Amino acid sequence: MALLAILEYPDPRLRLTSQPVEAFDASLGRLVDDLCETLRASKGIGLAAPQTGDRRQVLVIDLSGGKAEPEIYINPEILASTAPGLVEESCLSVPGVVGNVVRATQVRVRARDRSGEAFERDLEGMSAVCLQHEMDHLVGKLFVDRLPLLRRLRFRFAASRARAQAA
Ligand code: GNR
Ligand code: NI
Repeated sequence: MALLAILEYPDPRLRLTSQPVEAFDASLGRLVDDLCETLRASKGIGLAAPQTGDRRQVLVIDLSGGKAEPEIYINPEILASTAPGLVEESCLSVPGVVGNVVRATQVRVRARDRSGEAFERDLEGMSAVCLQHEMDHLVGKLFVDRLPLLRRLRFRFAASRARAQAA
């Protein structure tokens, strides 16, 4: 197992689209284990492979604070979603920023486990929200892209000013 580095905005690799997993092999198992270890060390509630520079459709979620094993979702698809709500989000790849985003608070998801077995699950509340946040990472989207226009512009301006200051 290994701790992976978490890419941060504006790293262009966070904007890439991930590919479905076809090989449920040892390399996938290693990625899953490393994502779980990295999540545990991070204090986040979820982590998606592209946040570590890996372009496979893999994500892990743990709302227990490390008390339970993370849930593993490979090649996830949302089958149905309802009950949109306003949720305060943050992202390990956008440190220091929080913002309210509209998300479904109930979803039904189909995915595969690390052995390739398909399953379906109903999620609600923060589990549902986190799954959608992680699935956004699989298509190169960040929660700041979902902020209302003025907040989005303010975020971009502050981020570019911070970069100019650091340079
Ligand atoms: O740790 C995280 N907290 C969080 C809070 C509200 C909605 C989504 C999240 S996910 C985030 C970890 C992360 O960046 N996952 O990609
Ligand atoms: Ni994130």
